Amino acid sequence: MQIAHDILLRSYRSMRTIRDFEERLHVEFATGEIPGFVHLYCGEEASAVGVCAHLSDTDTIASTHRGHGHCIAKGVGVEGMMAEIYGRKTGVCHGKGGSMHIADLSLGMLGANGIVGGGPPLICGAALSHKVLKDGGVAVAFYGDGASNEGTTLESLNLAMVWQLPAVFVCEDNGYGEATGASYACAGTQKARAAGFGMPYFDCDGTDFFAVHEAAGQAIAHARAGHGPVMLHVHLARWYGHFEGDAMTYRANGEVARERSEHDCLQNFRKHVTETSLLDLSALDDIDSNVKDEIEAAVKAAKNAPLPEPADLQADVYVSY
Ligand SMILES: Cc1ncc(C[n+]2csc(CCOP(=O)(O)OP(=O)(O)O)c2C)c(N)n1
Ligand SMILES: [Mg+2]
Repeated sequence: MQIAHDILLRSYRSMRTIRDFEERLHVEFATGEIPGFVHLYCGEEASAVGVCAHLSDTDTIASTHRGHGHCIAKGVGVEGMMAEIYGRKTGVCHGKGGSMHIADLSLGMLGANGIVGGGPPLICGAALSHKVLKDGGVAVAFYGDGASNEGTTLESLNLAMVWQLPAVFVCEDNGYGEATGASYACAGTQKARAAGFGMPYFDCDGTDFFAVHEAAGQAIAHARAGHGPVMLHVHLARWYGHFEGDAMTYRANGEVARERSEHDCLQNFRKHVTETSLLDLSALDDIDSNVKDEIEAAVKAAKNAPLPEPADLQADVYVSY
């Protein structure tokens, strides 16, 4: 599939923003200033960006505990996200959600989610809305290999199929659920699970933006055309621990180093677009430099922003319909 120039630039920018955002968080978290848990998405950028390149604000996504990449790929601003992670009043959820509950409903970003397997049922609801309202939208659930074993996920695959929902189930398979290898925890294959529900299945190398873009394009087009739900199985690797502070003693010697040197989606993107003359190196370097400044400004603003006050405790808790 030919990818338009502006989409290539936007996609590179999103992947670079996720990478820099995460690497900066890795450093800042170690200072002890950030409350709660942080799960980094570094290494998996091409998945969120390759999928979200096919979505607009009318489409909805549900994310996971490892949600920063999905938020950025769906268009959530890094300043509001950084402030949220620092627990500040200026955060996208006014500092009450933190890393695992970043949401922006105006962008169709239904939220990161601390509940493993929490996203797929939400996406069934969103997809049902798209179907009933006939707004042309699709709903996408990102979930991990660990989450693929949750009853909520399996029930959602079933329900989406029974109701023929415009839903896309993106299984981001990084081979681990916390410290447990998928080979110990997942019976059968994701492909066979999809087949068990009669659901079409696509898979791709999640460290290759172009492979994800191609497979996601087909999967999303299927759901958008009203042909029912699909599963997109994305094979990728995480570069940091399960959470910040995890010493990763369960990873093989050299495993992460090999992923970093051979399967860096950003380096591979740069190589591909310059070798095929799709983009100039200078355009990519300009993006790198702009993103660096943007992240720096976001961290500075977050550190200087006020914390919520006790009176804010009960605001935004209940919605009146
Ligand atoms: C319902 C539920 N069970 C257990 C946990 C604890 N937990 C948090 S992340 C995680 C592993 C998730 O693995 P996976 O879905 O593969 O996502 P990854 O961390 O690899 O991105 C577990 C078990 C949780 N948050 N929610
Ligand atoms: Mg996993």
